[in-house]
Amino acid sequence: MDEKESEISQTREIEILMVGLDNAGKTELLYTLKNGHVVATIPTIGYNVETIEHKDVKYTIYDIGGLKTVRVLRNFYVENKQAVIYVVDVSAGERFEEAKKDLHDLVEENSSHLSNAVFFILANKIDLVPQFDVHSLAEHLGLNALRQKWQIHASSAVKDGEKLFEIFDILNKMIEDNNNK
Ligand SMILES: Nc1nc2c(ncn2[C@@H]2O[C@H](COP(=O)(O)OP(=O)(O)O)[C@@H](O)[C@H]2O)c(=O)[nH]1
Ligand SMILES: [Mg+2]
Repeated sequence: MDEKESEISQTREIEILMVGLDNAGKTELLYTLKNGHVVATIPTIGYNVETIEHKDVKYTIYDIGGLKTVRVLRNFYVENKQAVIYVVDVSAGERFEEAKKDLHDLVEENSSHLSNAVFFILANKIDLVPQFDVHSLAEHLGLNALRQKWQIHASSAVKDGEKLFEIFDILNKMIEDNNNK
């Protein structure tokens, strides 16, 4: 950290919306980050919310259920979110098309609220398909059509453990760059 950064250093708060189809691994990711260990998960009804502190940044993460019947709920939670983490199960290739539609529906239905949010795509369950190419997922999801900034990273909610925090460093940098643009 250089001098200028340390002068302005203070706890920042970032609100993040975490979404994705059911079974993508959202809840598992949230609780791995929160507890550092894996817990049994059940399909989320409604939402889970957790606050995680990491390197002077307080992240409040809303994990919105991916079940079709509650997906509409998430449109109520998009306000004030600086980032959207969109989680995809890379072992479920037969659902990439559904995920693409879901992601683009979210963006279109909330275009005004999300116009300045960054999109962070997690190619999750990479432990199940280690050879998986995340760039191909970017294509399947049509990420180049997004007007917002986006990045895609591989993750494993069950194997990464502490390593998941590196993802937050990248996300944090992305949000800062976006705010300073
Ligand atoms: N192998 C593997 N399994 C995972 C991973 N993430 C989640 N799962 C499993 O996938 C299932 C669905 O996860 P869950 O977090 O409930 O999905 P959600 O519906 O998106 O909240 C659970 O059985 C998890 O244990 C991962 O990275 N690797
Ligand atoms: Mg869940």
